[in-house]
Amino acid sequence: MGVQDAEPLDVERIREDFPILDREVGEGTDLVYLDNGATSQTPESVVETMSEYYRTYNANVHRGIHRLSQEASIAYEDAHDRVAEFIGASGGREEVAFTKNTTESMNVVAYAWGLSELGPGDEVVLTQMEHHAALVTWQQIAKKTGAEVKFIRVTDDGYLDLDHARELITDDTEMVSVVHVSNTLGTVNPVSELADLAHDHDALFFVDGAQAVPNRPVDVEAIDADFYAFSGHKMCGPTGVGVLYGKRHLLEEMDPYLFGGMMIKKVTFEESKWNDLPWKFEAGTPPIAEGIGLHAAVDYLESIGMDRIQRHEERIVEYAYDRLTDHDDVTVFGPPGDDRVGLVSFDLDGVHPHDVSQILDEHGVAVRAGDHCTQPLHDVLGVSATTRASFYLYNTREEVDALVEAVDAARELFAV
Ligand code: C6P
Repeated sequence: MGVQDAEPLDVERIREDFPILDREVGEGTDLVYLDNGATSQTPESVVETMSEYYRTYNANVHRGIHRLSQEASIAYEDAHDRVAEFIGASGGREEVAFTKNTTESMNVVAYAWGLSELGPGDEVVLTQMEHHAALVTWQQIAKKTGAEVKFIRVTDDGYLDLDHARELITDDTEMVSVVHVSNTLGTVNPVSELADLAHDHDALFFVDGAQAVPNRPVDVEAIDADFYAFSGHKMCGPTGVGVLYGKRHLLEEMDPYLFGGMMIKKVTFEESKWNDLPWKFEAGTPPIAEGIGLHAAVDYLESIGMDRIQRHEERIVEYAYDRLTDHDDVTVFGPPGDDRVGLVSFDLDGVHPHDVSQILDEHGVAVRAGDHCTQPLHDVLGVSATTRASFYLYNTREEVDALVEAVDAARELFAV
């Protein structure tokens, strides 16, 4: 059974897991939360799991031999195994380090691998649709090492130009770093194909999965990603915890990025020996409650089914795309409505996105306006900012209608 056949979600039931969705954001104005690409809401089971940690076994991990520390350590370590299983990493916890967020995961690899492996003549290939998390990071590492960064073009309809990718990825390429799902265009990139291209030239392949893991089944081994990064707070989990998956042999070969306590096995005044994976990449006290909360988020998402969540978003976004583009003065950037993830970044002719989002806010509709941390992509699109509505498992068609009505109100208000 494919994603197309996935059973529809019982959204009304799911909404009961998220009490925040019932709140008002003004006198008699219901919240319509369409800013999930920035941060998703948190189900009760995750809040409860984290509260239980603080209420009953709050302690530091890996250190104490007392009961609370043992319980916290087991729960924290188990969370790594659960996340590994969720993304198809057969090496378990050793291939999954917890970080602060996707950005930090990117920096770990850029600094730990990039600084020592890159030099003049080497190339890092990104795409024009990269988030600043990848773009700025590799740009800085390239400056420090003398390597060059190249960008795979985005076509007019929001896809990657794969002919250009084949041209750019050569034997000089050491790293190909690609966003799995664009947070601005909603494009789903052909990551397996790009992994093959990178590996054909002995380059490593890094996937930024911040917008993919929350809404579709992801199997890092099927993709053949060398590294894969994502954040807890976009997938029903807490802020403050992110994930770096790496193939075991690569993580073993890499030096740590941050140094200090917990990441060492033996220290003398002259030398230090690194801890086992993944702790070697988790210096200092890690995000314990957050890691345990992420475990609960994964349990929650899987209890619903990632294929069902993907299909739900596809249905919602197709409806939103059709309704918004009913009007000639709305431009939705990226692929057509039936080939994108659950987000739409759009321009309402003659009205600045900040004004649009303010009117939407007055109608209770929470969206994001700006460059979504993809300024160079916005240069390619020829706009400085867009308004973005991003959907998740608890959003309804009625909420899309509320969005469209609020856009109508903005149109009327600013009509010249
Ligand atoms: N995008 C958005 O509103 P952090 O902030 O480290 O958790 O995630 C960074 C990040 C990396 N890659 C992609 C594709 C992303 O979408 C994000 C976060 C948010 O689109 C905040 S800019």
